[in-house]
Amino acid sequence: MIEEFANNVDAGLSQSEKTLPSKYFYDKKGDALFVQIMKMPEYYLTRCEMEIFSTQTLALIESFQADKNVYFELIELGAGDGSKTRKLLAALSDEGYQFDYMPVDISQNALDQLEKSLQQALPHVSVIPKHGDYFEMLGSVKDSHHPKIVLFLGSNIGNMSDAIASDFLYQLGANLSKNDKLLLGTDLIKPADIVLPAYNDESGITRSFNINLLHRMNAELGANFDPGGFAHAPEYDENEGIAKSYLLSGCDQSVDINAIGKTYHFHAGEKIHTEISRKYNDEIVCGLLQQTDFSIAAKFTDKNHYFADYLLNR
Ligand code: AVI
Repeated sequence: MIEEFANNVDAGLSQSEKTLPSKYFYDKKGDALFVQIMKMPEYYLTRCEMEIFSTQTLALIESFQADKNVYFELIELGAGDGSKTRKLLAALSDEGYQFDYMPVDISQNALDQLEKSLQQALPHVSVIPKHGDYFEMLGSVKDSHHPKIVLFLGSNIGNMSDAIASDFLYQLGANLSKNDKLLLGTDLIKPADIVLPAYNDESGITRSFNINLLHRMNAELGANFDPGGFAHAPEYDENEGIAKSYLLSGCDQSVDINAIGKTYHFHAGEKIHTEISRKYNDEIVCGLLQQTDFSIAAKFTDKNHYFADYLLNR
């Protein structure tokens, strides 16, 4: 685990344009910071998707075309705190559907908390948590022959490049059967004055989330980053439709990383690219699906058309 972290960090920091993989945001502190980000007034994504789940719950369920007499698996990739899914779980259970809810997350901590809170809130819903990487989980999903509805919400797909996202959807489709469904949450392209503040909230929570990566390398890889020596610097290009987060070096500095046995140099103003958050429209989503077995069966948006959940049919 640490070796993989060290290898990924070395690979990213050895490039001429330095990068760090965003998946390392999510340690215990990062999970907690992300939960806080989702509550920030500027971070509209969660509220918009929550609106879709709250106001269109039955329409969403209808789009699944599930049979009340046939058991199915509801698999959520990257479940986090499951706050949106709760509405859906309650409605599915009230409507008499037979299903297991299988949240998949790379964070054991997030899964433990989710399982505990669901046991209290929805004791009738059967929850089978699965710990692991989405990609690792794709293979294990294939083993059962029950119908599947996969949820991939929150525009989590936006943290992948288009090439990786398209490959991911291809692989997901290859591990599902005909008529299985995927509900894909996507943040829609919109002006910078709405998107950029979502990645640069006034309270500085997103800044702490980004800087936490440095704290994590210090704690786990024996690095000596000075977290005060880097600034959180998000960018968003409306034409491209991609928000990008950077850590900006405030001065010329060198950092030793013991677990790698190397020293890395950062010049004043040099950026480490830490995350992309892609924004979508129908054309981009269709482009991602081109090589896959999925087609768009329905689209649900919030009243402002900021966010869309696409129901894809395999
Ligand atoms: C998890 N993911 C969809 C978030 C996003 O909007 O890209 C992660 C995030 N990064 C900064 N703020 C939120």
